[in-house]
Amino acid sequence: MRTQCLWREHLYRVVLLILSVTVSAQYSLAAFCSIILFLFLSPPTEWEVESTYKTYLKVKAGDTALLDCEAAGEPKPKIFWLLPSSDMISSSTDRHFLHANGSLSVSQVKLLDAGEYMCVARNPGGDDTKLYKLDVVAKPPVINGLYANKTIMKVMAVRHSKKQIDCRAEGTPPPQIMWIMPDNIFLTAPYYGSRIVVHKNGTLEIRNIRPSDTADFVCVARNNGGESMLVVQLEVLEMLRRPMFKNPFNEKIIAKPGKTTTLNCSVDGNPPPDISWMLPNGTWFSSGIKTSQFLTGSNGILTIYSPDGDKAGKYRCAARNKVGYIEKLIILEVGQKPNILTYPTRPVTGVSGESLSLHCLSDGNPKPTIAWTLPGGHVLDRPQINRKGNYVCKAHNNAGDSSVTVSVIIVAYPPRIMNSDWSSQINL
Ligand SMILES: *[C@@H]1O[C@H](CO)[C@@H](O)[C@H](O)[C@H]1NC(C)=O
Ligand SMILES: *[C@@H]1O[C@H](CO)[C@@H](O)[C@H](O)[C@H]1NC(C)=O
Ligand SMILES: *[C@@H]1O[C@H](CO)[C@@H](O)[C@H](O)[C@H]1NC(C)=O
Ligand SMILES: *[C@@H]1O[C@H](CO)[C@@H](O)[C@H](O)[C@H]1NC(C)=O
Ligand SMILES: CC(=O)N[C@H]1CO[C@H](CO)[C@@H](O)[C@@H]1O
Repeated sequence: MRTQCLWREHLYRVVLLILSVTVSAQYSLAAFCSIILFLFLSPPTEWEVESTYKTYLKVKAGDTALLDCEAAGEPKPKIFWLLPSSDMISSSTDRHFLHANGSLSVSQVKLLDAGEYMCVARNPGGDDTKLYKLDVVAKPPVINGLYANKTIMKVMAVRHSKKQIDCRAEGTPPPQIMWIMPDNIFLTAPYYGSRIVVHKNGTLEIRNIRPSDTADFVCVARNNGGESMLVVQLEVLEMLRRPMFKNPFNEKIIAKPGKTTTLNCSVDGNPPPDISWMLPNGTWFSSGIKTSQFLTGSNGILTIYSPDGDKAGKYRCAARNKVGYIEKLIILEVGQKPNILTYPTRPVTGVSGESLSLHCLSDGNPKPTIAWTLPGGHVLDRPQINRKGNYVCKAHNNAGDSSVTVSVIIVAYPPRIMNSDWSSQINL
């Protein structure tokens, strides 16, 4: 099958060639013989490209260039490549890969790889060639894998600490890295100073950070593809401290109805923490919000205007800075004026010389204190009766007072016969 096909192909060529030779009218036996020879040892030919034309190819540095070279011929031609350096590639090397189909891949293309590449297809019948012109364009630098052109970044550092600021620049050819100090001094990597170092990898290191380092530091990465710039706005902080409530415990506050009340969530921390509040209905308020009912101050104080039963509930305050987050709970109850529930509603009769207790029970929030005013105006804080008159029970808390008046009548001691008993008296 295979030989048959080949034979057919050759036959077809013979016919074509005979036709063209006949037409050219320069027919000779010698020519005919050489044609026949040519046919049976046909040199490699490429499909489309005339070998005198160059194919242009433009590749970005660092990418892979693929140069195709397909050839047919009998016997099957061997393919090799000539590089711009005049080196010959007839089998794969570490950066030059010769594919089975004759194509050449050049990986990690460098600017030096630019130039003319020649593919040579050779069999005993002869050579055919194909020429490429490879252009390599530089890749402009990219800083930290993200920033191209000019990027501004804020960075914080703690006083007395050591700070490293990365400026890893990628690009081909490898970019040159330079840091511009706030005083306009240019430091090219690597640079080793006593307090400031620019590492080979572009990282700027500042030791023993001072408040005066609060300034702009600029990293410039440059190659012949272009340049990129990273502007670092360094801010020097005092020691970082996590947020801490001045009073770390959850609290319960009882507000006087209608009287402006504050919830105190004052907090320490560096940088100063942001404080936000969650109202009992679940809404979060950040600092500096003022409504007709609430004010959230920047100092961690929540002011509640005219508290009533609707404002009672759980308030949560949260404090956050870059090193921590804390929360605490403040339960707000709205106070209730005392209400005296149990007291004698009718005048009370006491027996002279015996003790008598008067009860006065009150509710209210917070729990009220009870005091009795005696008929002479003297105030007692525990009930003790020794005279008739009007006794006033007063219940008091910071939401208000309530009072009731109880009349006491004292009767004389009843007569009693000594050494006798009631039943015998009756029997008499
Ligand atoms: C040759 O082989 C390589 C690798 O398999 C492939 O990428 C390339 O496209 C091939 N070339 C042609 C012309 O088929
Ligand atoms: C750069 O090199 C320095 C010193 O070797 C090292 O401390 C730093 O982590 C390196 N930075 C990066 C981004 O690799
Ligand atoms: C809040 O509480 C802290 C500590 O408990 C106290 O120092 C501060 O004065 C209070 N602030 C107000 C406005 O009451
Ligand atoms: C919760 O209460 C606040 C203050 O009264 C109000 O602004 C907010 O809309 C309320 N949110 C909801 C979900 O009711
Ligand atoms: C590296 C990079 O992206 N450089 C670009 C900076 O901006 C100019 C135009 O403003 C572009 O031409 C560069 O390619």
